[in-house]
Amino acid sequence: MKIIILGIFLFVGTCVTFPSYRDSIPNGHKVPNPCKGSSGLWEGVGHNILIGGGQRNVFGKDFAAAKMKWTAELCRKDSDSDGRTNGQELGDPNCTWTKGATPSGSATGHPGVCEPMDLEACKSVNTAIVCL
Ligand SMILES: [Ca+2]
Repeated sequence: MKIIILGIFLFVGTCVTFPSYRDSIPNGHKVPNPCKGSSGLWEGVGHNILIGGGQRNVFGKDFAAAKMKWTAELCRKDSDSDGRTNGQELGDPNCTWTKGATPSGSATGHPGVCEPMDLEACKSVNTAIVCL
């Protein structure tokens, strides 16, 4: 049953995610999955579920407010309140990245998920995050 549900999520996710948005942030295709016991990548960076679609997470809301662009303000913001800026989490600590360029570093965290997820202060931020 779990596999069938996952399959449905993957199918729906393929239909409703917007991969081009991932090109608009540094390391948008390489954001690590912060869920405990998970490895791999979080494809729907601006969403509460890994495959994207549905409600936006805190970073997705900030990205939308920035008109789906990587701005210095969005880069310097700590959308998920975990003490690291979006730029630090996505490998652009100096906020110099431009679309199409190679980021100065690797993505080391998720800008829309407060990490570590089991930290008490993060639990109230991550209430809508879905770990499969
Ligand atoms: Ca952060």
